[in-house]
Amino acid sequence: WEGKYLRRDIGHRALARAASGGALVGVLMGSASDKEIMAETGKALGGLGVPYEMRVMSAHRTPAEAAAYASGAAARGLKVLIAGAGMAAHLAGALAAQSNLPIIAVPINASPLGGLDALLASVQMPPGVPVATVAIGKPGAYNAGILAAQIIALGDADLAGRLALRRIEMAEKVRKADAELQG
Ligand code: RP5
Repeated sequence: WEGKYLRRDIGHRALARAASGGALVGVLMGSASDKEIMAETGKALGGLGVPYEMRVMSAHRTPAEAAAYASGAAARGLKVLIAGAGMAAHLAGALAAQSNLPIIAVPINASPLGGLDALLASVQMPPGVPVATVAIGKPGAYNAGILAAQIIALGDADLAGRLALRRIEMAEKVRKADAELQG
């Protein structure tokens, strides 16, 4: 795959898929106030050419819409759902209650408790209804996108190649920083 999956090709593939309405990842957030953090998920997915859709939906304020979205997600072709929420963060759990798709929770630091509240609410799911929980805030939101791509790459060799390329680029950056430090 090396040399074949050039960065400039990724955008075209994503655009083509998006144009045909083929989002593979549903990215949800509990409030518009979560948008800045959840944009990191979009960056990760977009950078890898994974088509996604973004919605604002709340486990507490629009529970019927969240349940309907989750129960219809697989039939619409979505493969992974990502839910960012703060405070008593129940969005990911509410989606997991309605769908067998892999669900990733992003705990958002939206309260005086600094996101620890959302982390615990997300991670402490009862047996039988799993939610994969990433780190609090922007780093977690970015990783949620990468993790979703890794799940989808199990059945997509092109995407697996792009993920492998990303690892090489990350390693190159570290080596370059090390070389600069050594002078
Ligand atoms: C959660 O409550 C949202 O996910 C958000 O992080 C937090 C605060 O929501 P807003 O009051 O800003 O709408 O449900």
